[in-house]
Amino acid sequence: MGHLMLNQQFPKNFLWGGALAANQCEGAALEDGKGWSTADALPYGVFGEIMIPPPNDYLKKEAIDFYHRYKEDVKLFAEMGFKILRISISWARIFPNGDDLEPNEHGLKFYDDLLDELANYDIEAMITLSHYEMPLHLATEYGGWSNREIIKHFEKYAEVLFDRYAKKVKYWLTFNEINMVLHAPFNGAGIIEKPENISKTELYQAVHHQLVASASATEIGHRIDPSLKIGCMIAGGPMYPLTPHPNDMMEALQKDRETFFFADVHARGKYPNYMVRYFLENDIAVEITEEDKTTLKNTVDFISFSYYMSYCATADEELNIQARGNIMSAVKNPYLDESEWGWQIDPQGLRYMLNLLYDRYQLPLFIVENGLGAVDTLREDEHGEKIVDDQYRIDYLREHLKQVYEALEDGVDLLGYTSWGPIDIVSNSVCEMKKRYGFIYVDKHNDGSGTLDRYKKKSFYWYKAVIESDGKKL
Ligand code: BGP
Repeated sequence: MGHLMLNQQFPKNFLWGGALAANQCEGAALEDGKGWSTADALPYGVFGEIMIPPPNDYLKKEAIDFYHRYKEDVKLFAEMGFKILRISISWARIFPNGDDLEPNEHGLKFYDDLLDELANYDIEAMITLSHYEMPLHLATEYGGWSNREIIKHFEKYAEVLFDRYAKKVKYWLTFNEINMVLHAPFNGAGIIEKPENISKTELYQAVHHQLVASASATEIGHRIDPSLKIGCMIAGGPMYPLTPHPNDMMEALQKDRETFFFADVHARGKYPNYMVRYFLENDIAVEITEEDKTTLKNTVDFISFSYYMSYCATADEELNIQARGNIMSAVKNPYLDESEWGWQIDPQGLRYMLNLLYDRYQLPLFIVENGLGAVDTLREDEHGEKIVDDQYRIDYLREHLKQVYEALEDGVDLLGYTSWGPIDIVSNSVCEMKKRYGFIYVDKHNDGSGTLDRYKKKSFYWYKAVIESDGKKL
């Protein structure tokens, strides 16, 4: 397979694995007492229509039926040698309305069983408390994260999970890609109004409530077990200036700060001054209490991020040709190729991002998403065996892992790497099955048809060899 041999290897205790989100894989949308979640109300993707109540039929309703088939899937992850699986918990399975008095035991039971199954294979779990969803009731009745009340419901939810799983799970994340709230307020914060009708004050108030809730959850987790490792999670593409013109440099710095602001608060426990200035200059009046400031001092143990692409910035309106991204788009970089969905591919950007984050915070890092969304074809080989030849995915991942290795050599403290969607799942941005990331193919299609059978792709064997050789055989 043309394995590239590196002189060195990744650390022995490096946490190799994959990452999933409840609403994109589980299905069982209303089973065992689960309530509607905001993810169900976005049946056609992040920028599709918000549908309340959700329609009768949509892809995520069944998704890949991980809820019933997780044993088969965990077995396949174990076969690849996973050390860790990042999952998220569906808040609406635990508190169907979000403001219920007692948690739903049936919902918890599913995660008890899933975590036990992982433990059977010595696979660690990493839990994301909120991966782009919250109980829909909290959005419709309270206005989502714009409302301060949500903090206490989230604290209660977090406490239930930390209490129950602290002994089983060491790595925790609070909000998935928390910085994307600025670009997709319903997806990230359950704010139903149209983005153009949401004032900057309301948006940043919601952001602030999430930041406080994140710090508060960190405090709760550490109180229950000080040895837990609790991190934040940001969508982490670095911003390059389109030209060396000082205006472009400044533009790139400001745009980068839309990401770093979130990590700064999580890592340093307070708002950075550039944000205070931004609020003042834009008449943004966010209510930040003294108690909030104290809560924010509960900083994270590590910083995690997703990496799919780098971005470009220019101050020149005329040069502003946009490249698509999953949630955020930016100026097109003329030096980069792009995926079938227009996401610009930049392996070196990953090394760059790792160094930026490590230089800035000197905290351990974790790459919790990376991968290529592509159209895969299941076909029969000459022996009648069903195969998917996804060499393009192997190439993408190899180039990125080579850069991860470079960053390790640079001295970056990196805990692990969980590739996105190790098994095909419903995409978040476009809610399609056609856009696949997996090492495992799932027979399920955009129109909802398919047997849901699982098949190992070529990349399955490649990733297995990578993990087995501690990253030596790329
Ligand atoms: C990130 C999300 C994931 C995931 C991934 C790939 O933004 O955290 O939930 O879906 O992007 O995006 P997509 O599924 O839209 O291709």
